[in-house]
Amino acid sequence: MIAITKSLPIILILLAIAGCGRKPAPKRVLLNNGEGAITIEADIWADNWFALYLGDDLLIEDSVSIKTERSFNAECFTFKADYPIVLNLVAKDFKENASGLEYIGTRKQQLGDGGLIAQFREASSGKLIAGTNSKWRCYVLHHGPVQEACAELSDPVAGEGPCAFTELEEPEGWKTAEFSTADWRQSSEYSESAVRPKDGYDQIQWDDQAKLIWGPDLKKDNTILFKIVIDKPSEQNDE
Ligand SMILES: [Ca+2]
Ligand SMILES: [Ca+2]
Repeated sequence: MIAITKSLPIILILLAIAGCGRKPAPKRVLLNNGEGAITIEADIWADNWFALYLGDDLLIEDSVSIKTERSFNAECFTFKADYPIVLNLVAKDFKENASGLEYIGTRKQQLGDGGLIAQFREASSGKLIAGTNSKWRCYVLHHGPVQEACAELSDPVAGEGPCAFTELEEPEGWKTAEFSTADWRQSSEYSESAVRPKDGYDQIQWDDQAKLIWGPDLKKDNTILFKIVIDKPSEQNDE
């Protein structure tokens, strides 16, 4: 009994460090497939899946398959790059077929929503060099169903009536630094209550400058390209 009493403060301290049950952040993975003098620490959470490219080179894909039910997880990793850093991201909300629906034929048949948040820091200074926000340009590749009524049908058929959809090809050369996103739209920022981020999101300490983003329609936009070019911090204007 005396031993327990004596060790109680230590147990309490250990619980406090552990965040009282809060899961620790995922182990930061060191990626070897980036090149440059700057080491960047990145955190990304996506509903449901993402692939991140440094220019044309694939840096990392979401480690949990989009086909996994409730594939919610955060990825923490480190890579090397040089300014200006060209980040290209493909994000996908899960859809069972081209209609955009999920849980088809069950009582849970629905549109399903997306959501993405990411932050990038210089490892040496800890300075945030980019967080997802409306400055990120986006281009919706798959949008569907065109009407929510699709989810109410007992036999929804992709491409028919309210279950029509639009699907575009990736623009040629969109991952290059020179590609102009002038005709892409700005990403939409969403609140936590709109996205209701799930597993993994709470394991990350998100900077205030990193927002949950998606296309203009959180439910109907299902595959989206995001692009941002990060200039050297001293050359960034503080607009
Ligand atoms: Ca989803
Ligand atoms: Ca959707």
